[in-house]
Amino acid sequence: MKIHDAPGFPNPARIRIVLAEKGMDQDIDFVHVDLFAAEHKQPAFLARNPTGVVPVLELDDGLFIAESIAITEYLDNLDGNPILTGTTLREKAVIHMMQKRADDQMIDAIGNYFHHATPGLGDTLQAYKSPEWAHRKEWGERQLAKFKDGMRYFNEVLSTQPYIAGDKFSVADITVYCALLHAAFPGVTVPEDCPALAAWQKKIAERPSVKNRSGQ
Ligand SMILES: N[C@@H](CCC(=O)N[C@@H](CS)C(=O)NCC(=O)O)C(=O)O
Repeated sequence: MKIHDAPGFPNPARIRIVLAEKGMDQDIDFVHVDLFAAEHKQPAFLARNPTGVVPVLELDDGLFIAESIAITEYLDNLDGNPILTGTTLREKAVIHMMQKRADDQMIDAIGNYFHHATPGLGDTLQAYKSPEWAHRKEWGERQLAKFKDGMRYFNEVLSTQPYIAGDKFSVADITVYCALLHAAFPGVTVPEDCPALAAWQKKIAERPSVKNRSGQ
């Protein structure tokens, strides 16, 4: 198997943490996609993932799987011992629900803010920053407000339970943690009125899978 990704970027970090949690980081080859050279917007990469983003998992039979949650589900279930996506119906449903909120309110929201309302990866790389797309800036600003609401929501959640989806660490924790990594790109940090989120962030940062993940 191969992972096409870019070290140091937040969505690729989700998968690197998953691989470390699963003890699978030695079983996989990493293929570096040069985002600053817009390699992910070229036909060769778009043939693997038409949405032009990393990470992408390539299976040995040539199938390409994009979207961090889909890659996580595949890797987590590969050894028949899922530890991040739940085992019982109830666990799976709650993790799925929190994961969806983490994608929508956190990592997608801050990503949209970064790419549409700040210089992002730079004008030459992002054709959508052309004048016709100028109206996107206002939408991008609203995504920052959504992200801030998301931080307050997850702060409330973490005031009553140790992890995002309950008592156990799960993929939803990885997504929220990586969203906070993403927020650091445009200089957004956890506000003082979110102490439970800040304490959780410190705790997650100490996990070996997060601390020692490859390429970070
Ligand atoms: N929904 C995708 C998001 C992937 C994503 O946005 N990746 C970023 C890197 S953190 C990317 O490739 N950005 C390049 C761009 O938007 O041009 C996932 O869950 O994997």
